[in-house]
Amino acid sequence: MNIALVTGASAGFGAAICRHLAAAGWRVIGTARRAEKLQALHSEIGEAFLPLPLDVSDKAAVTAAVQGLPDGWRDVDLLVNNAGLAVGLERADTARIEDWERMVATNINGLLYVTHALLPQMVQRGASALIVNLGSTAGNWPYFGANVYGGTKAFVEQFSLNLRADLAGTPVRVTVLEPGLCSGTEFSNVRFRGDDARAAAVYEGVQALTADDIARTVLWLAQQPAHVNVNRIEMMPVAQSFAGLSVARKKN
Ligand code: NDP
Ligand code: 8X3
Repeated sequence: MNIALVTGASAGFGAAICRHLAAAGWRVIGTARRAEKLQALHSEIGEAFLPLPLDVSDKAAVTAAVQGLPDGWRDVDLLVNNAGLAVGLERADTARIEDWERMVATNINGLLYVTHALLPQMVQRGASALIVNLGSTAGNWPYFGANVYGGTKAFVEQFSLNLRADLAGTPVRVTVLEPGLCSGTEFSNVRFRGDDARAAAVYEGVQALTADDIARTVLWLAQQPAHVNVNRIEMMPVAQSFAGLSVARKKN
């Protein structure tokens, strides 16, 4: 395996994954909407990095981008579906429908468009290949305000497992990677719509996971022998654990 396509490469996990893969000898196609951030990564990594500006929620753009990959970059054998976001942390009855739509459009539709565009050639080549989908602990553990975000990540988990079921008998492997609290990315700044102080408070006094922790895990997955499929990985910082079930009591 030697060509990777990483979505959401302009920040956070995606940029770290590109750096780690390139350092390990991969040629990496990095996609995201902010072309200037991808260009900066290109200046840093060099010719092993191909910037591919793209909105994953735009089906036609995804198809065109994949079909238009330059010679020498078409045989993608590692796809990292990382682009995604949470918007808002409101209780469901006060949440904005536009935020829900945006999360579904990016975390579900975007992941599907990219997978659907690349999967046929991955299967037809008949060589070892790997898809890593970024889920989240939010897909496994409900918490206040995660309503649709957690729902999209539960979709990512089940879709990943079903994809692998479809691909049985082919050398294409699928892993869903489900991190918990992770700082140093733009995730909470996006969730809180640019309220950076509120975003920073999420990680105050906590040694959270880092984007490098996630990138090392992706690289490890890519380095497994071709006969090994890791179905799912859930990872948390040691500082994070499980909440108890909540009980709403009547007031006397
Ligand atoms: P960041 O906000 O730092 O990065 C998100 C990336 O996704 C950016 O590169 C952004 O690029 C890209 N992106 C967002 N929307 C689109 C779109 N429509 N089309 C193309 N690219 C898009 O977040 P993280 O690195 O923290 O998160 C990465 C993934 O990991 C997400 O799927 C997230 O849900 C998941 N995750 C994050 C955790 C955390 O605590 N940070 C924990 C568990 C999972 P641009 O804006 O340039 O398009
Ligand atoms: C990101 C982790 O706990 O903010 O998926 O949902 S969390």
